[in-house]
Amino acid sequence: MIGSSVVRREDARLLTGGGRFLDDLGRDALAAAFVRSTVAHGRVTDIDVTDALDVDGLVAIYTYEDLAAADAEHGTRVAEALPLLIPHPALTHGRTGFALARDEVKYMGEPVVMVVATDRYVAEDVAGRIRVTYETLPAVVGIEQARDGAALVHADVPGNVAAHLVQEVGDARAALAAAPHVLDLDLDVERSACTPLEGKGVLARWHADEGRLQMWSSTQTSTGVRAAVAAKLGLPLVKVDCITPDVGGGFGVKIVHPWPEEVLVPWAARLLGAAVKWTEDRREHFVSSAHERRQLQRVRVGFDDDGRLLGLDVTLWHDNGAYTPYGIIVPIITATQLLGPYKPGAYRVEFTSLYTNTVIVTPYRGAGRPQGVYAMERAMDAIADALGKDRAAVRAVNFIRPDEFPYDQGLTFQDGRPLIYDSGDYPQMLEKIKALVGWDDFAAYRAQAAAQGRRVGLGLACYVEGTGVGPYEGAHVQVETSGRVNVAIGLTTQGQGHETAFAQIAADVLGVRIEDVHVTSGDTRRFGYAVGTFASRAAVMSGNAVGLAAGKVREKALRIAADALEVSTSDLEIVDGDIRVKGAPGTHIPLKTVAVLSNPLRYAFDASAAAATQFAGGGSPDAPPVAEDDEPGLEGTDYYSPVRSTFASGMHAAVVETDPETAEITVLRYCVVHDCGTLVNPMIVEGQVHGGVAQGVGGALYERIAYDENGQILNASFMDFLMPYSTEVPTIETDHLETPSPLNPLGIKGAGEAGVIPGMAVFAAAIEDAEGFPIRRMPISPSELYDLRRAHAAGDLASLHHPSPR
Ligand code: MCN
Repeated sequence: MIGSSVVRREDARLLTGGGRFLDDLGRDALAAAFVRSTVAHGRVTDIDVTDALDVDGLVAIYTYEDLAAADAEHGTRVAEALPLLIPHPALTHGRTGFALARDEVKYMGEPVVMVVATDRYVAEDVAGRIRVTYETLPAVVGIEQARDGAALVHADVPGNVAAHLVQEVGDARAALAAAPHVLDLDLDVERSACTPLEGKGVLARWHADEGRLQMWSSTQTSTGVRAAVAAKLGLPLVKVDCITPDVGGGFGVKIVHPWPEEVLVPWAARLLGAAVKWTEDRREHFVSSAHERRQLQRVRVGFDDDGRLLGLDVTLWHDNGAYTPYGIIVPIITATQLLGPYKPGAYRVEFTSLYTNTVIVTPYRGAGRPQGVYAMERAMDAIADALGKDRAAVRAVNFIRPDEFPYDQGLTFQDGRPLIYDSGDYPQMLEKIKALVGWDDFAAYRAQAAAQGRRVGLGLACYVEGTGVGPYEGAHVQVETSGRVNVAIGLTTQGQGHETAFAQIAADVLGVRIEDVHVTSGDTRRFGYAVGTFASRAAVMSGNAVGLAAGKVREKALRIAADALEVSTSDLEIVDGDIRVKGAPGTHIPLKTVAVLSNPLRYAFDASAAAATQFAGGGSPDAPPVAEDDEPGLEGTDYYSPVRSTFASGMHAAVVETDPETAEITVLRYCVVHDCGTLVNPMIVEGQVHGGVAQGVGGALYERIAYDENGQILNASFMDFLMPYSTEVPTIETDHLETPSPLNPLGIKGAGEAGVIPGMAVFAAAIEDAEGFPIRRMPISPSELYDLRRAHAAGDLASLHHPSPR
């Protein structure tokens, strides 16, 4: 099973309307809606609800004062600031917001008032009648204004600096001073957003008779939400269940927890003794969920005549928005993952993470890597161009060689552990991508196209991606007496095909048919200890945990079967759920019968299984029916906890055509070579890569969040925030390389984010190749390319490094 392209088992259900997403649940529930800040920075001076009170169907209106009053009365903690999930010593000025704004709002979209009503229409009507008055404060919008420091987002954070971090390996500045060639590059990236098709959503029911809260959330971490809500509401953990139904995409934004609504909806449900639901609408998602990508990046690189890196000095300014609930993970990832498959010589990286009066920034698929890869790969192209060398050849001289693994980059990675690459084969990968895209024949193709008046260009980008970040994941595997195998994992699923991939692993290890395996994820009633789905970690972490737990169950099954058949365990094999004596398939016992035998009560409401009691023997009358070191049932739990992350890699190449008149950019070809170690399901991996590439196309050519100088989002809808449709996503040609990870039993590396990572770098390179002048900021639109052409033609080099917008 492992390694085969099993068709995704969840798809029939999802594609025929059988999915159950958050808004499909709780049709009987009361509905919540929010009044959100209309200003980017201001003091709340008045909240007037007079006009709202006589709306039929209104149930409750809550402001921050109500939270504080309820805390005092019920011992809850909902009025306290939201948690800072990932602290870091360099995050000297971490700040988080409140579930409802306390006295100041710090971005447009921040929740100020919560309304509960009989349905969403009424709730929205009520919200529309509530008048919030603000004393407007100066809004800090964009990195330049934040750096300037004249206006402050948080009055007690000087210079708007949340964090400042330097990492250095060797003496980069000395290496640069001594280098024969040095280039300085400004490589900036604008703000974008995940925009999953399903926004966030929460449903909560309070069961007063049991004192139990049951909640459903469209989250990437049900265990994290459960722990946060239990703490905020002062409930014992065992009295809170958090269930993740089908999720229509997360892409990072749903890993933050708790979102204000995840606290407020359960809190109101308990207070009102009713079911309450909130489903985010599209505009709310744009103005109050998370964004990412915005960074100013200055790269100084020194190299020799062959293009070999001697020193690299990178300075980053990161826009972290109004609060830092998720710490400084994004710039840390850029700073460390920027190095890709290369040995940088000496390396120094410094970043400053800045507050602005904009939506918070948390990881979006790729999480800081697209920016880092963009910086590094553009530097590689610039080196090749400066030396008049082949862009692929310059990369090759800088690769870490296959015999150099494990390779220690000397830095500290996002998990606080050393950045040590476990395995890979970058030279072979480069050969594969060159063959796939026809690298060596491209000059002829370009000449042919030019003869027809067409402009075509070829881009290449390489990356290395730390995946499978710890600390742990677990799994529970159970064989029922019917032969059904239940697998439960703690992390959640947003469309990655976990139901299929983990069934493949369990089926393989246990020796059962995949049809008999049923996977449940993200339900704290079934598995309580888990971290969450992010950092392309599920296959590595849960995959190995499923393998280990299934291995435990297999061991126990063999032990019981060996006893029953009076043979040694080493004589046995499990084939299609049947335990057989090797070489004597007539002597066998079905796994489901072993499940019956595993429980001294021998319950089996199934005729064939009941017959199995004949194998059981009576056991000694002097021994307890369950031995001291045994447990009833054919089941097992195990955890996988790696020493450090495993490093996947990939190389993408794109061929683009730019229209000589309109500057429209068309993607002619897109090629991917990808290495995620052992492939559990190659078709799922390809699907993951395709989805990522689609987001890479969007990030490079279409998507950006635009703010005006007052901190108003100008494009909070899909009319104006352009996502690529299938018409803009090219056919993707894929090839794989498998260098198994030596760090985990199955040799797996992650794949979920890979496709998006080199997008900006590869398109910038290809457009630059077609046009013949540098592309320094992404994304790029046809009108910007048009302006750049004119500037280039006029010899206006300053405009080529066009000033960054907000
Ligand atoms: N896989 C495999 N063999 C490997 C590696 C992975 O068969 N060597 C399979 C896995 O079994 C899993 C899928 O590929 O079914 C992705 O695995 P993995 O790389 O472990 O990523 P996660 O499952 O942890 O998913 C998280 C990752 C991230 S971080 C984002 S963001 C993202 C992504 O996955 N968001 C997604 N892919 C997404 N896909 C969908 N449809 N929706 C999202 O929100």
